[in-house]
Amino acid sequence: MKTPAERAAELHDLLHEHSHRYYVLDDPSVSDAEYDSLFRELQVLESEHPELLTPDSPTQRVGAAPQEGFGTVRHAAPMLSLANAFSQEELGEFDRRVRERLERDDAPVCYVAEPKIDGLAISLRYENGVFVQGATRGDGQSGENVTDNLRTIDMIPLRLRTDDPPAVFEARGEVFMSHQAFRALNESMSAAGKAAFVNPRNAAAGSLRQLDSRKTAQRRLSINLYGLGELQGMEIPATQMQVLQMLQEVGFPVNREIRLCEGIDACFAFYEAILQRRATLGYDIDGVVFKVDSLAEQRELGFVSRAPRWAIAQKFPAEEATTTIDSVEFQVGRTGALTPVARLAPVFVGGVTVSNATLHNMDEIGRKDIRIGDTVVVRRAGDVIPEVARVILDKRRRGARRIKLPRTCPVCGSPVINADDEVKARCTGGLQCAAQRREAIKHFASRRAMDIDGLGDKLVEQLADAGLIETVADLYTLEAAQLQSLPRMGEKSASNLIDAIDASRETTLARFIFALGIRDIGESGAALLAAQFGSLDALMQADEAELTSIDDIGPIAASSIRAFFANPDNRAVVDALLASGIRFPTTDSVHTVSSLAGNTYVLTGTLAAFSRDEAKQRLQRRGAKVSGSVSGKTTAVFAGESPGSKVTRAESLGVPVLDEAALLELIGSPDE
Ligand code: D41
Repeated sequence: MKTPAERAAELHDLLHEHSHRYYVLDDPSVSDAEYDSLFRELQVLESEHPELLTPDSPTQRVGAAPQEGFGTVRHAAPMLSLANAFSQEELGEFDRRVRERLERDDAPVCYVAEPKIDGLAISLRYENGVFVQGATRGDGQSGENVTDNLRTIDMIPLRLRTDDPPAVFEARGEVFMSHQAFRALNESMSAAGKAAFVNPRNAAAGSLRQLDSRKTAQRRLSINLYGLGELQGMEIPATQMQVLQMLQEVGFPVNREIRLCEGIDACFAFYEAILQRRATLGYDIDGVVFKVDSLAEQRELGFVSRAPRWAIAQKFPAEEATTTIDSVEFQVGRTGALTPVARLAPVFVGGVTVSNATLHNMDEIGRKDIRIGDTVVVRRAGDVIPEVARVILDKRRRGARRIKLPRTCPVCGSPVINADDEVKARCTGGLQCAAQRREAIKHFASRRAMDIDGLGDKLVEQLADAGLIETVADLYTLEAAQLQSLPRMGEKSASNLIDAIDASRETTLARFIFALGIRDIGESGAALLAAQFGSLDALMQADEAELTSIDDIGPIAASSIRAFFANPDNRAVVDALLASGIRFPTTDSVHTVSSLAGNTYVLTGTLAAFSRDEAKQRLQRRGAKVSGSVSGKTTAVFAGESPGSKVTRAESLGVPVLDEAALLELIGSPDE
């Protein structure tokens, strides 16, 4: 029989281990119910034997009683600041200075590239392996004592995972809030009638500075560690990569995107690559920090004022900027949907000058209370279309005008309808509307549709402006001589375009159906229809019952298909296309493109050949469904490198777990 002290120690170990696996490794080893039962057992034990309750007990994450204010903590080792580089040239100069001081001549320096997490810098202090104090960075010399609040963050170990803890161990890192946690928090804030946080950084700051740590415990904060502070009773590693490795070994979460870059060109490449993936990371980063890997070289380089000469932050272009709305126009899309677009006083944001921003739809305008003449914050994140994020109400002038939905289409004058069950109003003109025709042509020519090489959106606009094409069918009667009348169109490019159009005549049924631009029919819907009906005739003759009998074709899509083919203008275009020689020679296409219909896959971990998004698209193009979570209906899980808990879940459900090679068998390698 164990003594209460022995059982408490055992429960500590079990609960620490489980929460490390759950929060840090994302790889749970027990069910929530088992965890809860161990947790309650410890709570009971501690209430019966108060002397067993220690600050590093797993029960102490729930928050403590409110404080009057935060005390001040002097950092044993100062928390340095970071110099910024705003361009590739400045980063190049940083590297030149480093090499000069290290007398490296042309030999490349090894740098560690770390995403610069947009949160709050903090320091965690462990004495004899136990978490005793946590503080904000403050001015770098001293910060606020936020120990109670930090203790509620599940990712922070309350005890170091080592048998031989050093006397003093300080870890430095960044507290932040994931996009997911931020959205959930703001939903519950607005449900409670409270003002939402503007961005995840503010939400993290607000949560960490709560005087009532029980409130902090309700917020899902995350943390990544990247450095060391004071260290006593243990050797300092030789490189930054080893520092990160050690942090991970003693139980801290370390960012998984961090890479070693040999030489400055590898640093440029890292920056570009992470900038591209910025929106898919699930948390905000505002740049990349580059650090000289060797700690001996770091010491040799030293500091200027309070910034190390061995590190630099290359900042991303700001994603938000303030400007004014001059006017609002309504753009008509391929299916007639009206999108309100704000014309702005030009402003530099996200690395480019922006003069238009989408307002999405009338509901959104109402929600954000946007008016013409308003001063607004525009946001351009990655490749997404710039949008008006919010109005600065303090700056609203008296003349600001409300935005009204037009009753008729601004392009063709047809009536605009605004169905109750749809967010967007629509022009009813169909192919009678020049805007709808143009958008239909752009879609038709696009890569995933007919894939007409060289026929991009701009050229479609030019061809339409010149009166050379009205509908997609006109593409196939174009002649090289006509094209040469266009600006910047020489003999060679004209004949290339004609060749590309010619080549598109031979296509697959799935691509053709997708290219028609039927409302509610995307790429995978088109693939399903092609597989099911095998010919365009069969599809055109199908009634709603036949259409809805297909898995994944619902009543809305079915009625859109019927409406499309019932429209005489559309029928005329389809007939003209077929008459101009469009053919679907490969039944093979129907076969491979839809061969995965009815299957549901889950992707996890990092793939070598593809991004997860690309792999997903390829699976969908073949008719498969790709889901974010594993269930009994999952056909298989494809696991890349360092997969998460999805693999465990798949195994427990008896769902097959396959590797990347098996995935490539299904979807081909990237160049196929
Ligand atoms: O991710 C970050 N925000 C981050 C911040 C990082 N990955 N590394 C950092 N490294 C340092 C030095 C090189 C000075 C140790 C930092 C910061 N500093 C930093 N954060 C706030 C001020 C300085």
